[in-house]
Amino acid sequence: MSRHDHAQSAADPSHTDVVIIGAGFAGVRMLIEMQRRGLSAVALEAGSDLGGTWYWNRYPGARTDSEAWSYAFPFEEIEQEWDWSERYPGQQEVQRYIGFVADRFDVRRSIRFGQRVTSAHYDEAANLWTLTTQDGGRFTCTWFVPALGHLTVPNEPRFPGMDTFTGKTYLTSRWPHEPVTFAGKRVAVIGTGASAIQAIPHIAKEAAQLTVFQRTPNYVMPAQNHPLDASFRRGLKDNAAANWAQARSHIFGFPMSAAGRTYDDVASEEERERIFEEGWQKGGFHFVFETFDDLVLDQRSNDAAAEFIRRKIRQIVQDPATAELLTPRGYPYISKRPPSGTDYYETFNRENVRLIDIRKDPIEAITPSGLRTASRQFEFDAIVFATGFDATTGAYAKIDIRGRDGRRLSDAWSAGPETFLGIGVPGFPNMLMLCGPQSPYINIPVAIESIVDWLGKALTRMKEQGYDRAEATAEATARWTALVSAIFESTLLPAGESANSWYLGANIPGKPRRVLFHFGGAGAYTQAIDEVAARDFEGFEFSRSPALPLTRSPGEALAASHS
Ligand code: NA7
Repeated sequence: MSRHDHAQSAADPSHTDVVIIGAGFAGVRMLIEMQRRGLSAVALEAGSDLGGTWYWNRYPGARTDSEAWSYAFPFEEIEQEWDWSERYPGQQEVQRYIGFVADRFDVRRSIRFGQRVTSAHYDEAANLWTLTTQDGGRFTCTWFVPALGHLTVPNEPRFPGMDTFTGKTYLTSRWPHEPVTFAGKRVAVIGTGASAIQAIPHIAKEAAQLTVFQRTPNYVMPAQNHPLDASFRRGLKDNAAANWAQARSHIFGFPMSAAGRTYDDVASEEERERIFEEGWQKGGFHFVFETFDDLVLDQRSNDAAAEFIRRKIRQIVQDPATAELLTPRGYPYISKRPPSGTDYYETFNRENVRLIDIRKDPIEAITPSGLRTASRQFEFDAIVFATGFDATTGAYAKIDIRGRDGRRLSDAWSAGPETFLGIGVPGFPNMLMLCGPQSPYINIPVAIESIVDWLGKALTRMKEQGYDRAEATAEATARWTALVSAIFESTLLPAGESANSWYLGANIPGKPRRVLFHFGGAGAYTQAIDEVAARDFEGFEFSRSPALPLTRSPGEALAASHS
């Protein structure tokens, strides 16, 4: 079916109870929930296939940093029917998995592909949201659910001379669907965040020469990825429910236990070293969450972890000058999202790889044949920009969203986003964000599951009680925004150079700085939203719009639902 077959003409908008934007993990999960609860829903997806992040980020080496069994939908029947091939599955496998789940629950037919939403306007009298798409499609709904993803809009740096380069340019987050070969090429990678750290070892193996332009070195954990054998996979199936229960209460939404010790609990240096080494060997986030529980709270604990990693870098990287350049200083470990790598530091021992410190020697311009830093000229056949994202609010800013009385979301958020639970915004009735700004910064499928469950309950409750409008109150929103800031300030996250991180929107010139995520952990967030639901969705005002045909009064409906 062509994308145009799906678009509705202006005269004939398609109406459903719910319109979702996005068909990644969140959008697909929301469609399943709506189907289960008997609400009609469509998801509008800009891409030509589902997957969201896993559709767009198909750069070499792209894979999860979460272990497969927690980067999943929590339906046990799915766990029994799906076999992961690796501990950290690659982009293609994750995208296949999301497609498998969509087909298993038959929601693919509810996704309209190739539909980039340009506006979403609320009409108070009709209690209706109308969404329009780039192709002129028009979709109306009572409840509008943006499921836009946190890292959706690329940060595309604007170096002078960008358009003059005669070689090929790539953005990791907009990687072509066609095969890309770097064989025999001189390649530049700009950026050393999580995406670059995955891509660099792959590009280095293929390219004739790779030059990495680094602004801030990262603390890179070894992923310790490996294939999963039959008995391990059997165990995953047997333990699916227990794994998920553990993830739901873990601070970051992983099936891990807390270390159960702090820095002060271990007096001997040798014992601390042994604990860090064990975490390093387990790999990835096990180093963060199974060494010392106060890494993000206690400076000494954090310093010890950071020093351990610095020593590892010096051990792995043979050239002392390169090792020194790769060594992060000036900000605490974890205060920027720590990436996981496979052979990342080892790659800098290759003869065809060099590292340039653009903090000392900044990029001044892209030139027809390469790029120019303050002191040197470089020649390249290809430049890869791995420069990150305009996190969370970036995707909202791309859509003309207007609430009550035509108020623009961009005006409401001109000083930074303010939400209740990362779900509701005062003045924007029935816009219910699925992982919006100020939602939890945790392993994302765990956040999605809690919020989808909450949204499903809220919509069912409204229907049962004869309401058709929900709006976050200004008081609850102010309280949540203050809480989100207070949590952030109580940690080491704002310290040092990390004050420039995308957690605060500080990586994008001109973006207002505000804490973009709830850092209180999966358990605390789930508890907060469950309590709101238990108190009859306190902090949201449910009301009955004039547009709702009167079948029974809210009071009668309420009595009926309690009888
Ligand atoms: P990140 O982690 O934001 O990394 C972006 C990288 O690009 C980082 O090294 C930046 O340096 C660098 N950068 C950004 N702008 C520039 C300019 N103008 N010049 C030079 N270097 C620049 O994004 P990723 O895509 O790697 O990872 C995002 C998330 O994906 C990750 O956390 C996981 O959740 C998955 P900086 O550090 O700002 O100095």
